[in-house]
Amino acid sequence: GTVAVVGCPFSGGQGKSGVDLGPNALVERGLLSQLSELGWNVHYEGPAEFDDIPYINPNQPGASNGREVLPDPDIGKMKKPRLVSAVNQRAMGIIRDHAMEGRLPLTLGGDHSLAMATVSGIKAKYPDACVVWVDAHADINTPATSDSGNIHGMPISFLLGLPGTDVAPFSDWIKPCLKPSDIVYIGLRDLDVEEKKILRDLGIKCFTMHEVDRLGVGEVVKKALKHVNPKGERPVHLSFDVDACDPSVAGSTGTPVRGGLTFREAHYICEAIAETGCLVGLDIMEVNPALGDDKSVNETVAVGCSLARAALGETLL
Ligand code: DIR
Ligand code: MN
Ligand code: MN
Ligand code: MN
Repeated sequence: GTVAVVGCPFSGGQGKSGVDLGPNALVERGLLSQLSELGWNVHYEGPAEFDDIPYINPNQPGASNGREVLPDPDIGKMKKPRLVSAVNQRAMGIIRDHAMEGRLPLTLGGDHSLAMATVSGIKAKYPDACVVWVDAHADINTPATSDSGNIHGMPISFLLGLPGTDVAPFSDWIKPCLKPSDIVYIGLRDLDVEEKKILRDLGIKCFTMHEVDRLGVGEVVKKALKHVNPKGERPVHLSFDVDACDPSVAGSTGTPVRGGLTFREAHYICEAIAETGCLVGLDIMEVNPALGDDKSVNETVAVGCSLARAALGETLL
């Protein structure tokens, strides 16, 4: 098959600069040739271009050089809402078009607000797709429940169409395309109080680190897939936030949380999803090469590449 690697150098969904450098770091590490060696036909057109979007991203120095810039004041608690919406709208079109052409979009973040784009794009081609979300965080705050105002903590609420998400400019293009039963979480361990309430009220299936400890990762993935894809007939989108991994495994990320997935647990999840043969879309998100020491950056970038390879069929034997 053909994998379309979509680099999304974008940091505006959260407050730390450097996550926009993630896509190039992964590509420069050799991701494209690694995927070719796995037998994929690799389609890559260079990183997506967001620089002409007329809102200031204060995290991208020089981004406003020589062009007209429009103000982007908070909407409610949401920070940089017009920028985040415009970037995601453009990324969604790119990802949707690759999926429509029969390519498997591999989106390299960039911050996890980009899942607004990836899930919307995948659902446009595969209306029955389900989502496996691997993350320390649930990213299900609404604009009303968010404490931080960072939109990377909100993509799921927009995809579900939760109260308060029907707001311009997002409502101009995001269609609520997920039901609570279409998504399953693995790796959670840092939830806001309001997020816990949303997850319980909606009955969303969650395998937190507590369940990984109790059941082991093998049983967790089996149960998770049984929940969203009981007959193995649904297309699967895997959205992997590298902060799901323990900081000792992937420390160069904006919001590391102790007590995460080991190196093998993280790869096992990807390998098991690859084995289903149902994968139609993949995200590797929140690699931030500007955080941590050289060793941490090197290991985090390498893990981003190896998780992508595992999800795309690399086996140990
Ligand atoms: C927090 C942190 N729940 C928020 N979310 C993070 O800002 O809404 N997501 N770090 O990746
Ligand atoms: Mn996330
Ligand atoms: Mn996270
Ligand atoms: Mn956090």
